[in-house]
Amino acid sequence: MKLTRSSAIVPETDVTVAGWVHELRDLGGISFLLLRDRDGIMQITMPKKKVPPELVEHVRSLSRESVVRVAGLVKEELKAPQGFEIIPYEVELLNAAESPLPLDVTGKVRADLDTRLDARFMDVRLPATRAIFLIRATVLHEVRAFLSAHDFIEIQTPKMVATATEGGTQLFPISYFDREAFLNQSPQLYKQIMMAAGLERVFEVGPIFRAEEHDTRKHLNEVTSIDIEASFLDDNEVMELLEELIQHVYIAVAERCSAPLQSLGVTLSIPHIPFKRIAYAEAIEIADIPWGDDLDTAAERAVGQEMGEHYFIVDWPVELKPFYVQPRNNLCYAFDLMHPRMELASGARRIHDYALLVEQLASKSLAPENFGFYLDAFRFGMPPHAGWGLGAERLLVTMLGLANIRESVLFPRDRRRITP
Ligand code: AMO
Repeated sequence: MKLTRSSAIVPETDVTVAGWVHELRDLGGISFLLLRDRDGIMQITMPKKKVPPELVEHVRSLSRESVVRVAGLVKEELKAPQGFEIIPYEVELLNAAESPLPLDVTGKVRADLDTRLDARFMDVRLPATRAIFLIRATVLHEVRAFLSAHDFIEIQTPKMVATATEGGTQLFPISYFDREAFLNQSPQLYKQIMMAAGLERVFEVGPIFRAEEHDTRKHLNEVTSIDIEASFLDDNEVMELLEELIQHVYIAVAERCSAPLQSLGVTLSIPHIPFKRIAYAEAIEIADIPWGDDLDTAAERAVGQEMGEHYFIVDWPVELKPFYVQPRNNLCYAFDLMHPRMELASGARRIHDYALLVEQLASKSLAPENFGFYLDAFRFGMPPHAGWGLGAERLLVTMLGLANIRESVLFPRDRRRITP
């Protein structure tokens, strides 16, 4: 079926288009079918004098959201959506939609998020929902383009694993033949192993699984994580790369996604770099929490309000960060990238010394024998390295000002939701 998409239509041509019946309007002497494809709405105009009555009747009988194909002549019509109308000579019903519909697709009555997520196939037909996923695709495309241009190699690491990396409480167990295994929390161990493998700079865009019980607007149980690891770079150098990436993505989305941004009513302001850096000690003072406490939501909000834009928190106490982070006395070379609303990324300069790594595992009450495959990579020439992990959904949610992280995922996984 050779079809023209609505955004590519030129007046005074014959076209065949296809889409969903958005609305039907009958004004007596003239009827309109508003047909929607991925790019927008097209007006199919049927003046009684020009279109045979059987065809008008056929169109009037169509149920909303049915899928149809229309062949006709395009006329310029500045009052119509996208500046043209089509006078049809053929309208074929490809598949009829049942009624009532599970959701109103005209956007006049906005359903609550749960109803929308239950009928996601219908919800994504709404321009304002679709816009999020067009932007999401652009964000991930630009992330890949930026990292590739900075010499990073894209890798894929296993999602079924034997060990925790980010603290043992947040794992989903799976049954793996006769053994226990887990869904991975992070590609952490594998991306570090690739430093010993000599790939020098790697990135992965892939799922991570966190069995957190939280039911919040910023937590998911399945996340798309953007991870990098780089040899011969330190924490400061990967922080610079991270802020440049964030700025690059904002600029690219502002340039390339003007229509989706408009359907969301969003004007992007491009973040200025370098982002401010504050020490953990300053952050807890602003948030008024004791030394050794992690920043909870209230603390993040207090510091975020004070900072007002993206910022890094550095100089963390070693006990608040995972075993693989390079310590510095009682502090460590870890950082968090924060947006005023929430944490976006965390990363660190890593330990590359085998003996120190074994010591740090033990100090976190982790058994080095469970990490044999990982530790081996540190025994035969592991370069110094650093990296970070950035949550794709949190990047989108903060960029677009979405109220709930679930809006940024097609099929979110949370405490209550495993279908659709
Ligand atoms: P961390 O555990 O901080 O670090 O995760 C990195 C980033 O992933 C996102 N994220 C989440 N987003 C939504 N819901 C969740 N439940 C969730 N959990 C994590 C956040 C977070 O900042 N291995 C390290 C990274 C590294 O050091 O390279 C790690 O996983 O945006």
